Formats: sequence, C-alpha cells, structure tokens
Amino acid sequence: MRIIRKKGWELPERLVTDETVFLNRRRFMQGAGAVAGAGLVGGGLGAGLSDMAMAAQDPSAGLYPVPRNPEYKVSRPITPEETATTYNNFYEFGSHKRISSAAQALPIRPWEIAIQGEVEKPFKIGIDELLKKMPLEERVYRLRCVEAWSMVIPWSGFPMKALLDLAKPLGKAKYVKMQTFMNADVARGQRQHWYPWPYTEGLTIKEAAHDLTFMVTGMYGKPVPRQNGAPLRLAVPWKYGFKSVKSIVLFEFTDQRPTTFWEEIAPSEYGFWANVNPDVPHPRWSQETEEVIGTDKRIPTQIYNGYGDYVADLYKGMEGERLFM
Ligand SMILES: Nc1nc2c(c(=O)[nH]1)N[C@H]1C(S)=C(S)[C@@H](COP(=O)(O)O)O[C@H]1N2
Ligand SMILES: [Mo]
Repeated sequence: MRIIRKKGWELPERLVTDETVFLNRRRFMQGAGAVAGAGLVGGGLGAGLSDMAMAAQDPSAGLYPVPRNPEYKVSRPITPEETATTYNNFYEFGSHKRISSAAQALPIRPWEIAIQGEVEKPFKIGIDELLKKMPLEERVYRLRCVEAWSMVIPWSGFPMKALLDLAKPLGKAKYVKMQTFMNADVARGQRQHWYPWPYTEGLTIKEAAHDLTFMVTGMYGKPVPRQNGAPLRLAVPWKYGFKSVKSIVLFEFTDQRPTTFWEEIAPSEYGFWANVNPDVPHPRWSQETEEVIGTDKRIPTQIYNGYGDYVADLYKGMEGERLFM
C-alpha cells in the first residue's frame, strides 16, 4: 500500500554532514526526536540471546561453511566478524550504527519471497526451499558505504543470475526492484512515517545478471545475522553500500526504473546508479578516501570499488547518466 508522505522537509545541504545527521536533523525538525530516539535504543525480543543461541535456531545453519570462490580476490584483510556484525546500517532498526541487538527481534522464519511483475509466472518461495535450489559459495567482497567507510566481508550465497534463471523474467523486463520486509512492530524505525518504507532498491537486468552480483544468505561461514540482512540480502560490491538491500521479501521485474529509498529521500545525493568513484564527491563530502572500519586507517577509494575490470563495460555509452551518485 502506498502512503502519502510529506515532501516539505528537505533541508539545505549545508546544514548536515552525513546520512545519519541528515535524517536526525529532519526528525528533529518534525519535533519527534525524543520519542523516536527513545524507541530505537535498546534491544528487541531476542536481545538477550547470544550469537551462538541465535545461530543455532537458524534452520540453515547446517549449510555452512560453503566453498570459497577463488575468482574474486581482495588484497586487504578481512574485517573482524565482531566489527562487521556490530557496526551496521539498517534504518529499519535505527538511524545509527548500533542496531545489532534491536535487529534480533526480527522473525526470519517463515520467510516468503515473492517473485512478480514481468515474469513467465509469478510465484512465492520460502527461504529454505530457495536455499535448496541455489548453488551456495563464499565470496570475499569489499563493501564501500557512501559515508566513506569500508569493510571486507566473506559473504556466502549465490549469484543473482541463478535467481533470474528461476524467476524467468520476460524480455520486456528491464529492471528488477527489490524490497525489504515491513514489520513496524519489531522494526521500530518503520514507525517513522517520514521515511519512504519499505526500503526499496533496484538494478537493471543486465546488472542483476552480472556474475559479481551476489545474493547473500550467510557470512563468516554461518547464516547471515539479522543485523546484516537475514535471511536474504544483496551484495553489489562495485556500488555504494546502500544498493545492497537487506532482508528482501520481493523481487519485482519491470520495464520502469524503480525509485529507490535513498533516491526518494534525497535525489541530489543518492541516485539509482551509485557506482563508487573517488573523483565524484558526494555533495557534502569527498569520496577520495575511506575509513577502514576496525582500524584507524584511511585508504584511497578505487573506481568501481576495485571491480572496474569486471563491470566498467556495463556502462559503456551511458556517459550522460549520473553513474557515480
Ligand atoms: N533494508 C535496508 N537495507 C540496507 C540498509 C538499510 O538501512 N535498510 N542500509 C544500507 C547501507 S547504507 C549499507 S552501507 C549496508 C550496510 O550493510 P552491513 O550493515 O551489513 O555492513 O546495508 C544497506 N542495506
Ligand atoms: Mo551505506
């Protein structure tokens, strides 16, 4: 269902410094800062359970670890698991990085995924049935957030191409739109009605079919934890992290380019393409370097986040597009 949203809140860019401040400021302007803040701090239902206990409850735990695909090498050290699972962006659970305990409240079984739109035959499939059909492997990928920080993560999952083969999009499908769950009872960020929930992302079919485009179901040799997007998320490592939508329930094939969550919030700052480029600054900060989370280092950012050899061809002849925002 579409909700009607106020559009009058956009702020001059000079007032703010990053995604989080941008949104906190907006919340403040709405006069809801105190209430929303209080609602987002602290744990959800499962917050008292240890990681081990949560993992043991996951029916897919026995599938991991899976063999690593040696094709995709990253020269940097892997980010410590503790860091990658406790420093997160997942606005459904709060507009700050420490959402991992709040996210434990998300029920991840049963979990149905809908495939619809321009496909041979729309269908729904449960995550465990999908896992049985998909060829699981591990890939070590860089993750570069638009906020100028990065990690290196060993994901487990399957190429999105395998999902396309199952979905059978029709020739007229040019894009695939992906959406996160809606469950404001546990994802309290979703009570903040000024965000355009549910979180929506999209890729062209060509991007989705690219071998680098990966559907994540695990990380560090275990099922992917809730805070990182259980039970199914995207990893498109040559694009800014916000493209890598978490906890997906819908794939819709369409001939229309979808409007994405961040694009709807701030179209001049977060676009559809969002390919990493050190030479194209965000309107409010430079993208030349990135903070390596878990260290005190900053390193130079690479074009397409280091994956240019694989993906630059996807954008040949598209010089008129805002490819790097
Ligand atoms: N549904 C949803 N997906 C999301 C986000 C979000 O807020 N909600 N944040 C994005 C952003 S900005 C980043 S950088 C990555 C962070 O993934 P991680 O927490 O696993 O490192 O998730 C992306 N996917
Ligand atoms: Mo991000």
